[in-house]
Order: sequence, then C-alpha cells, then structure tokens
Amino acid sequence: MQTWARYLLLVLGIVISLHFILSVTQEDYGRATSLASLTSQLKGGSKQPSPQPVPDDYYIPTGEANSTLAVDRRANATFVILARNSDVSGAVRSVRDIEDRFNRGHGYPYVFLNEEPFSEEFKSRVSVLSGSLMEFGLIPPDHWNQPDWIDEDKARAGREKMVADKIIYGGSVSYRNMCRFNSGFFFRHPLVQKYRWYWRIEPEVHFHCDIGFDPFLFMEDNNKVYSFTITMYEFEKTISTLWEHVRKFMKMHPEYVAEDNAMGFMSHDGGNKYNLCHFWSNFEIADMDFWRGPAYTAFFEYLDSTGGFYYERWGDAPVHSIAAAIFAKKDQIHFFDEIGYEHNPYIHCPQSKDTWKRGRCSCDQAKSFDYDGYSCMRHWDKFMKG
Ligand SMILES: Nc1nc2c(ncn2[C@@H]2O[C@H](COP(=O)(O)OP(=O)(O)OP(=O)(O)O)[C@@H](O)[C@H]2O)c(=O)[nH]1
Ligand SMILES: *[C@@H]1O[C@H](CO)[C@@H](O)[C@H](O)[C@H]1NC(C)=O
Ligand SMILES: *[C@@H]1O[C@H](CO)[C@@H](O)[C@H](O)[C@H]1NC(C)=O
Ligand SMILES: [Mg+2]
Repeated sequence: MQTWARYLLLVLGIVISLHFILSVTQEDYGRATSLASLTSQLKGGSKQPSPQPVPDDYYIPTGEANSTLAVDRRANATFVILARNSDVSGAVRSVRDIEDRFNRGHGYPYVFLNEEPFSEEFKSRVSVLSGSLMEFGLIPPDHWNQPDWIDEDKARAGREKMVADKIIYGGSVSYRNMCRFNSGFFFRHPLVQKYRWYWRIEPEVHFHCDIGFDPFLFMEDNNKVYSFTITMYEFEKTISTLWEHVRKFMKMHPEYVAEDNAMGFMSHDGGNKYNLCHFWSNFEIADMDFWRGPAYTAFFEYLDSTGGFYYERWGDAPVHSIAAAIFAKKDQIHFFDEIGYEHNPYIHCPQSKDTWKRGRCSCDQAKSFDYDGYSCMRHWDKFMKG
C-alpha cells in the first residue's frame, strides 16, 4: 500500500473512534451529531421548540382519561383548603400528596378560601396539579374580622396576657379570626354550601399512605359525622371559660344532647371537668349538615356571643370536638387508622402492620403520635371499648 493511503486510513480510524467515544460519553455531542438530527437540520428542522416536547401520542392514558381507577360512586364532597397567598408552596405540596395518595382516581373538587383575593400565581400553581374542579373563594369580611361588638380593650388585655404567658399565637388577631371562621363559617361559604361532606386540608401537610377506599362513602354508608387521625390535649389557658359555657349550653338545650354521646371521652366525672382532649382539626373529614343543623348552629351562636374567640383564644379544634362529642352518638365519630397523616410536628402512622403494608406507607410506625404522652388516643380506646 502507498504510504499516503496508510496515513489516510490511520487518520480516518482516529476520527471514527473519537466520534464513537464522544457520542457515548458526551450526551450533547451525541445528540448534535446523530443521524436523525443531521437530517432534520438538512430539512430545516432546527426550528424545533427547545426543549422539544414529547409528541402527544407517546402519552399513556392514565387516571382521569382511563377510568380503571375511578369509581362509579362519588359522594357529595369537596376538599376545603383555607390558605394565604404566601402559603402557595405548602398548598402545592399538600394537594400533590392527596392527589397521588387518593384523589387521582376520584376527582373530588377543591375549594380554596382566603380573606384576600387569591393571586394569579396561587391559582395557577395549584390548578396545574389536578384535573379536578378547583374553585377559589373570597371570605366575606363579616365572616372573618373581629366583630364590632367585641370590647377591643378587653380583647387586647386578653392578648397581652397570653403573650406574657408565652401562649402560641397568643397575641395574634388573625389567628383568632381563622379559628372563629373555621368554627362557624367555612361551611356557609357559597362555594362550600353546595356540598355535604368536606375534607379539610392545610398547606404543608402530608399523606403517608395510599388511601385505597373512599372515606366519604365509608362515612356516609356508616352514618358517621366526624372523623379524625390525631387527638391530643388542648392548652388550658386558651380556653379558660369554654367548658363553663359548654355546660351552660347543655343546661339551656338538653334537647340537643345526643344519647350515647362521647362526653365520656372528654370528661371523667360526668361532664364536670374537661380533660382537654380534642381532635386535631387540621385534619377533618366531616358532614357539614351536622354543622349546619340546629344543635351546632345554636351552639356556635351561643359561644360566639360570649366573645371567647377574642377574649380568650378558642380554637376550632376544641369547639368542633366538643360539639361532635355532645351532639353526635359516639359511634358517629370515627378514627381513621388507615390514613397516614402528618402536620408538623406530629404524625399518625397506621397502627397495624397489615394496614401499613397495604397502604404502602412512607411513615415510620415507631414515630406515630398515637401513644405519645401528649396524645389522647388511649382515652379514646378505653372509652370506645368501655
Ligand atoms: N387566608 C388565611 N388563612 C389563614 C390565616 N391564618 C391561618 N390560615 C390558614 O388556616 C389554617 C390553620 O392555620 P395554621 O397557621 O396552620 O395554624 P395551626 O395549624 O394551628 O398552627 P401551625 O402549627 O403553625 O400550623 C391553615 O390552613 C392556614 O393556611 C390567615 O390569616 N388568612
Ligand atoms: C383502561 O385501560 C385498561 C388497561 O389498558 C383497559 O383494559 C380498559 O379497557 C381501559 N378503560 C377504559 C374505560 O378505557
Ligand atoms: C349536596 O349536599 C348539599 C348540602 O347538603 C345539598 O344542598 C345539595 O343539594 C347536595 N347535592 C346533591 C347533588 O345531592
Ligand atoms: Mg397548621
């Protein structure tokens, strides 16, 4: 062979191996010089949008379109999320969780509520997460703000005392607005009014297990009105006179007190003294017709008229819990062990191994709050067994 031909072969060999090594090791190089892209460049195809979208026909039909997951029966129910615009990232995380663990196959709608108009950013970042109906409501000022008839001097003195006592949110008026709204108003909002059942979700909570059943339908079929995953003691100083008023109300309206109720869970001496146990209301699945009914309506109006939401710092958790314990039968209150749930700093993780496995739970059973010293679960167990 001629010397020049041998050199040509050598150079060609080096170029080809270099190309091979680069296409394998350098993704960008491979893409830029692949045959397909070279030909598409030849055809003027370099005007493809960047990044290049995968064509529609590569998408596998899932969830919403193909209804193998979706069930034929759906409850008259909605998620309710109270949030500020600044809560957007937390709201996104909560919705993502509940969609993945439950709602993908159900398509229950959402109602977001706020005392200020939701921003376009909030609406778009949340709406993108689900094909379900999402509605964004404005809370009317008289459902939110401290009423005029509240004695502001007395309210301020109450707040200052709580700040001095280092009570969480003790100095906050907006926290009190929120607690009163959640106690007596959310279920009257026009966007919520059209539903019977709700599942309350807060920003930045987590659902740790697949929820392979429909909790709304379970509750409806089994005549439940209220459900919880975590129960604990309330800070006594936030509700100094609440129990006194509860007792007064029960004397005024014995007709509303249910037979076979759950009073025994909250008081160990027949209703004299409150043991501070309540259901942690940042998770709730409940029947709003119960809140809208005559017993709770009268109860809330009476409590509100005392000014305790502002003079003290009554939470919606004890207010809802006490009402459920008095106006419902104890069998109408349900503990959902299956629903792995986390709201900082507590987690409920299913108690039984089988339930934990079946739900493909991401929580650590050993970290479950259920039998923590601050939990009321053991009172609940004892009461329900008794
Ligand atoms: N729109 C609006 N939502 C609020 C306001 N304050 C609280 N919220 C919402 O009300 C719910 C309860 O408020 P949080 O601040 O979480 O109260 P919390 O759960 O007792 O306390 P944390 O331990 O801080 O979570 C959440 O869904 C909040 O997003 C407010 O001023 N405006
Ligand atoms: C959904 O997909 C499954 C599996 O591909 C198929 O058997 C079923 O017929 C589909 N259902 C509908 C409603 O399209
Ligand atoms: C859903 O429940 C609400 C409240 O009870 C009721 O007003 C409404 O008519 C119900 N809707 C349907 C479709 O049953
Ligand atoms: Mg919270």
